[in-house]
Amino acid sequence: MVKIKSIELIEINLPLVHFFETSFGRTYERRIILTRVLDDTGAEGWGEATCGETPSYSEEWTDAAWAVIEKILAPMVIGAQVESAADIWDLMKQVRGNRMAKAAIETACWDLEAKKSDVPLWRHLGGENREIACGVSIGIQDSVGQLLEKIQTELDAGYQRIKIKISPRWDYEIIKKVRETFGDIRLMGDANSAYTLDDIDKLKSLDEFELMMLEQPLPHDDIIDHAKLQREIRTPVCLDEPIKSPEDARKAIELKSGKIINLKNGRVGGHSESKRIEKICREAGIPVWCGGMLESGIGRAHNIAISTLKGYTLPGDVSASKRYWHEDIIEPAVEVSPNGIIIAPEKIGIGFEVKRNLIEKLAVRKASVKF
Ligand code: OSB
Ligand code: MG
Repeated sequence: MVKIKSIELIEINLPLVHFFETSFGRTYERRIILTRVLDDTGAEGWGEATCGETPSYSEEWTDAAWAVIEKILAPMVIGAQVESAADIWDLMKQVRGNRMAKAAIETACWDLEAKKSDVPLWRHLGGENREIACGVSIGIQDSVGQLLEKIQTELDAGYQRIKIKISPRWDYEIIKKVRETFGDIRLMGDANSAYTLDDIDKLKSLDEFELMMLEQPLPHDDIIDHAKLQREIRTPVCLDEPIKSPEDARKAIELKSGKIINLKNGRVGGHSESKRIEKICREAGIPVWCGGMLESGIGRAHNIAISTLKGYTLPGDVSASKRYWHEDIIEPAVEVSPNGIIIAPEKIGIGFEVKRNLIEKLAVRKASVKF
């Protein structure tokens, strides 16, 4: 039984160790909303809204998500009694979209329930594989030299695959250089919707690099043109932005819009929806992997937990805390083994301690919604 008594929102500002640039812009500092849910017994759970600072990756962004959580979603969840955390999603059904905001509450309820059941969250979610294969996502740099240096660092750290962000100004020649320098490493590109079908010749030309996959080359809401593109190129297309629901996944698979899905917990609305999408993909023979949104330790811990489900068969974008933060807000920090693996923790719930004092120091605003 889950009955949430209060939901606390805390915004923290957290500067990145290194700026992160995608085809839609550069981020230096994250504005992250954390959620803390409490029930009658005093049990707690933590979640994170994974939206960006601007509505660029998706329509959701920090200030909008804050308002939706505080004014709309929290009141729908607080005081309602449901059988389990798996039913929290349904309480918010009347609200369209806003999946990252929903996930901030939904995932926190799963953490709370796992803690009350005295089990690690990953096991509570039905995970099987504690050893998660890790890759890294490397942003667009100021120079090719810097990119090559970064790739070397990550390969030395043991990461199993390298994803580089690409755009029409940072693609063919850059990938060529990476291949010349590092040979047949597991390499992929993510365009964050920087191309259209007019660029088909350019996209075809990337086939020569034998990329593991090409992530989201076409518009953020498209699954039709991606199907056309996939028929024209050998490189597997991986969908990110347009897959927000189990229905989206079903339709994209039916249309053959891509061969792989980057399954982001926030983008789809949390663990229940991730579980449903993982199942659809697994049954259709579509591999998934866990994407990232530059999460703090709390969102990262949730990503680790969901990555243990058996359909997550390819290395994800979930990597060590120190790649992002000088000091993470969880303890211990997330670490990756020299062979590029994160081991899901045995501790209950998200499996990491939340550093309350540090969060207090980083907090720039707070709100609390009570029954
Ligand atoms: O498209 O996967 C993406 C970060 C912010 C927004 C979108 C994306 C990303 C990443 C970074 O690729 C993944 C990570 O390291 O967290
Ligand atoms: Mg992406």
